[in-house]
Amino acid sequence: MNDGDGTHTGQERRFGPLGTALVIIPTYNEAENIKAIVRRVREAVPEAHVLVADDNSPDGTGKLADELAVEDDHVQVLHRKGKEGLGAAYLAGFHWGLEHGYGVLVEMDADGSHQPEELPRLLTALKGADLVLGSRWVPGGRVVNWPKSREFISRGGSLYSRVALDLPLRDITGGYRAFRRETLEGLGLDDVASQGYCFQVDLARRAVKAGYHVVEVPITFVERELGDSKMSRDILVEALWRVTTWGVGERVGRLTARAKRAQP
Ligand SMILES: Nc1nc2c(ncn2[C@@H]2O[C@H](COP(=O)(O)OP(=O)(O)OP(=O)(O)O)[C@@H](O)[C@H]2O)c(=O)[nH]1
Ligand SMILES: [Mg+2]
Repeated sequence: MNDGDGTHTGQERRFGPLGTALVIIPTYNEAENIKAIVRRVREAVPEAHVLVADDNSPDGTGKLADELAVEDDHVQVLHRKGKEGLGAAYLAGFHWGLEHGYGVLVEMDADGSHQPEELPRLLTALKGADLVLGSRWVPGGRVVNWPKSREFISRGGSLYSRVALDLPLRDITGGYRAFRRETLEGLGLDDVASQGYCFQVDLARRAVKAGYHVVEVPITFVERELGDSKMSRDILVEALWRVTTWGVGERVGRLTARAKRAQP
């Protein structure tokens, strides 16, 4: 049983062996980053496979990824029609990975913010968990090259989600994660909110509410040096709005259930 703060009470659960990992890297205009990030993943965890999920990037990222796939049978490319957002690219990547029998599905940005050299630690933690979150905001976690304003917004977003959704997690918007396949299968991916940060919050929230054992592992998040950010103010505002709606919905649901129980 999960007692809500990431530790177990009562009978210890046994976790099955981890199967082969698929590292899913969503890309939109990451031509300057794609080759380096794939090489780093292949060096850090040679047995893992990589799936680049490209939304027909105008800068030719998909073509560069194809070149990598020709050279290396551990690299695959999922070409998508056009820009549909990071969540939609991940969902397509998850489905592809589940269909192809992978045991672990990893989320990783293309811009180097999520360091492949830290992936072995996430995978080690996953041996005793259902879902591992790379976390900037647990002891030992940090960010490099972020202005204070950006850190304030990110920390604030996680804190707000933690309180509004009653989640025992510190970094709820982060996107460096490792899932067991069974966890993804159990979350019900069909109606996950797929926009920007909402996607990460929704997956974390579903995992905790479903009673999965979610563990946060400290990471050093390095701000991108090359290429442009795709996150916008709209995506941030939408996330705040959604989190608020989910939080209110959950509270109303709990109150209604309590009122029903109290009726004679
Ligand atoms: N396939 C696909 N990938 C996307 C899309 N939007 C963003 N990405 C990728 O998702 C990852 C995260 O996007 P970023 O722009 O780095 O977002 P961020 O890390 O919040 O912003 P920065 O800190 O400014 O880098 C990167 O690998 C992007 O290329 C999209 O619409 N489709
Ligand atoms: Mg980034």
